[in-house]
Amino acid sequence: MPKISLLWLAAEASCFAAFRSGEIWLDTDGNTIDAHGGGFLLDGGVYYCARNGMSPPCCLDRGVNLYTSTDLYSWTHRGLVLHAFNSSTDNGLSLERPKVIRCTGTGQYVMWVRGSALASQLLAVATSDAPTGPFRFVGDQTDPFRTVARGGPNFRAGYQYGDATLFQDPRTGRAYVYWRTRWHQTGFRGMELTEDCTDVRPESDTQLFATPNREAPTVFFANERFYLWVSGCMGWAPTTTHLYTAPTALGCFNCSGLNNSKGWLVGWQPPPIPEPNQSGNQKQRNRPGVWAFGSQSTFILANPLYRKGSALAPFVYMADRWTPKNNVSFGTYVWLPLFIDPQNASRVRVLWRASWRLDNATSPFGARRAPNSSVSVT
Ligand SMILES: *[C@@H]1O[C@H](CO)[C@@H](O)[C@H](O)[C@H]1NC(C)=O
Ligand SMILES: *[C@@H]1O[C@H](CO)[C@@H](O)[C@H](O)[C@H]1NC(C)=O
Ligand SMILES: *[C@@H]1O[C@H](CO)[C@@H](O)[C@H](O)[C@H]1NC(C)=O
Ligand SMILES: *[C@@H]1O[C@H](CO)[C@@H](O)[C@H](O)[C@H]1NC(C)=O
Ligand SMILES: *[C@@H]1O[C@H](CO)[C@@H](O)[C@H](O)[C@H]1NC(C)=O
Ligand SMILES: *[C@@H]1O[C@H](CO)[C@@H](O)[C@H](O)[C@H]1NC(C)=O
Ligand SMILES: *[C@@H]1O[C@H](CO)[C@@H](O)[C@H](O)[C@H]1NC(C)=O
Ligand SMILES: CC(=O)N[C@H]1CO[C@H](CO)[C@@H](O)[C@@H]1O
Repeated sequence: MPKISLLWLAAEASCFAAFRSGEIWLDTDGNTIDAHGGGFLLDGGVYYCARNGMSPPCCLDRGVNLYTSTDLYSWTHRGLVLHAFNSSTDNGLSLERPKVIRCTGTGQYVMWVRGSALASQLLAVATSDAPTGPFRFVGDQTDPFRTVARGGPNFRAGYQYGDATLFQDPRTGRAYVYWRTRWHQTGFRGMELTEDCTDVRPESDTQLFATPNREAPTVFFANERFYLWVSGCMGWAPTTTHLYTAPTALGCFNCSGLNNSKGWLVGWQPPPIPEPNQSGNQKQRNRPGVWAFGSQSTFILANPLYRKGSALAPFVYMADRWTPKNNVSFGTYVWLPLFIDPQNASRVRVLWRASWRLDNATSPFGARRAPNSSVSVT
């Protein structure tokens, strides 16, 4: 192979060797990564990221794009795995916040995705035998949208399906959905999925928060407890984030809350990402919000290099900077190291790093780390 190709390969590799939040990220073909509100699935050593494509002009839904990676830095576009509904003959519900799990009960890959139009926010479920898709809607292929738990015991009309996430308990493989529902004060809820992961178990229906103003949820598991990370509601503008924990997947997350001066239950460590004017917050031009590093959460993924007792970040905070007026990209991404205090599992911090790697961001709690109180991630 001529020398020049090797140099080119080296240059290409270094481009993808670190996370640079807020910059335009390119895929392995050199195109802008168009993938928002995504979910991540680790399966057979490969990361699958299914996220909605929303290239400019704002905000035409392109359907669900799939990207794959083996190192989390370098992503290959695998095409659209689920088509969008954006023509006048379709029902107009565009697809947002897709989350894919491998269903323990069936071995199938199951995607839950929100369809949203001005008045409606509904659920569509799609399945595939392969993580690479294509995914096929469960039910009506031309109008797969429905409310959650239609005819359920607590709310016969079914719930609106606002921002949502799926989470699988790493110990049992059981899957759960967390979402907000604004209709009729039904709040922020969690439910367990059925064995085939295409529906909910009505008897598991739990109102986790009375307020529906918790969105962009993501759940992670460490220290034998469940962490629920949510954003406040300010449209696409970044706002405060809230963190709660519970001993079980649908346990009392609001028991871990603290009331702020207005009496709102704001989370265990409010807010876990710096307030305005603190180091690391980046104000976006013409954007009102400066909290949460100008981002809104989408997923919290375990760092594959983290080992029990290590000072590396156990998790990666993954979020969107929604900037729909940007002509180059619909928005950029913020991926930052998330740390848990080994001596107090309720203390979680996300730190700003302009450029960092999974193997070089170290814990701000590290100095006080005790050998047998380290964070355990399963
Ligand atoms: C707290 O959570 C419980 C379920 O664990 C729920 O019944 C209750 O409505 C929640 N309260 C508030 C104020 O969110
Ligand atoms: C928070 O405020 C609510 C309503 O004012 C109150 O019922 C609740 O007990 C408070 N919780 C805590 C942990 O202080
Ligand atoms: C925070 O930043 C805003 C605008 O950037 C400024 O007006 C304000 O004075 C700052 N507040 C503090 C406490 O520094
Ligand atoms: C974005 O593109 C539109 C249409 O091409 C153009 O009118 C507008 O000035 C562009 N905006 C920016 C910020 O470049
Ligand atoms: C652990 O951290 C939480 C949140 O910062 C705090 O409220 C609590 O007092 C801490 N517990 C101990 C034992 O330090
Ligand atoms: C981590 O690696 C990135 C990419 O090489 C670099 O920019 C950054 O300075 C490194 N951080 C530390 C603490 O070494
Ligand atoms: C720390 O580990 C040692 C040895 O495994 C054990 O004897 C001790 O009880 C542990 N301390 C705590 C606080 O868990
Ligand atoms: C994915 C998809 O179906 N996209 C279509 C959305 O609508 C525009 C305009 O009708 C089409 O050009 C896209 O192909």
